[in-house]
Amino acid sequence: MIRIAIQSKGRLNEQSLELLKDAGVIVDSLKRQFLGRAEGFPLEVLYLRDDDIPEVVADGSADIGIVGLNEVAEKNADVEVLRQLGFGRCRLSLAVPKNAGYEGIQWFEGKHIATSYPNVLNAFLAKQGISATVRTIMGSVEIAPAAGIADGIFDIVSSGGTLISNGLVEVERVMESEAVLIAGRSLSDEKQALLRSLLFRIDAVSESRDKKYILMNIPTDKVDEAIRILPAMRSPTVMPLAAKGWSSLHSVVKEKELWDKVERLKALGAEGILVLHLDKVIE
Ligand code: PRT
Ligand code: ZN
Repeated sequence: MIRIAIQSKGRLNEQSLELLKDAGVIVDSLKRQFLGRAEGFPLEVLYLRDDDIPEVVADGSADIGIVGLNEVAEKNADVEVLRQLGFGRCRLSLAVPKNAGYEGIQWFEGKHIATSYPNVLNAFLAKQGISATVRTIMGSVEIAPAAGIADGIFDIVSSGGTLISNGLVEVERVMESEAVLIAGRSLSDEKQALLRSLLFRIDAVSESRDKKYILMNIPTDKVDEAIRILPAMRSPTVMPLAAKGWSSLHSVVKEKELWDKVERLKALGAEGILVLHLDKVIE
């Protein structure tokens, strides 16, 4: 049995459960308690506040966890970051009132900065040689300058909308973050074997998430050129069509390259192009 800590509610909860589900580990979220048992894998789920996850994994109360890299950095917990999971993307940034006349990091010298991430901020300021007073506030950090509590803030930014609606501008991006899978450093052999098998499944899900399956009909004399546009895992599948001089070509393509490749394939004479969702990719 292996125990995973995930956020009980909040921004990472749904996607953490979805990742487990796609990996064949079903957790009944309706029956969610403090500690739940999964179906399809010998795994227990511990539902916690995200702030508590790094330490609980570091002290062995849970074996692994899913949490924002920002929390791992702030807690400075002794855990191993095993995988970046591609959701919960955000950054930790310094922001100041838009009329503050900001010209560079020196602006913060002698100033007061409000944040929920004092450790990450202090480490950054020390590295930059800036001495400022860090005020730790949990929640609603963005109102601190208008409330006269601080000159600037250091907080999570995603779309930037919250900063704008509070009359603030982002001036320094300090750290990029996303949800990560973390593990304790002293797992038993049995737990390590379960972790390897869970990672195998998670990797298959992650591999499929940014890829699409593509198939098309193409003149047979253009197949070689098409294969140069579409290198597949080993090599694309090519099958003759009943219509003479035509072939069917199947491959896998990265989603972000999809439209560019489709245009080039169409220019080669490809027709009937189908793009399909991939559920798992096991290389
Ligand atoms: O109750 P618990 O302690 O578990 O939850 P929480 O309230 O501390 O965290 P939660 O659920 O808000 O966020 C969990 C994790 O999601 C964070 O630790 C980040 O790793 C990640 N994440 C991704 C974000 C955001 N995006 C985000 N936009 N966390 C918070 N925000 C907030 C931010 O604090 C700010 O108030 O959203 C606002 C900014 O968003 P934009 O889009 O306006 O820039
Ligand atoms: Zn929290």
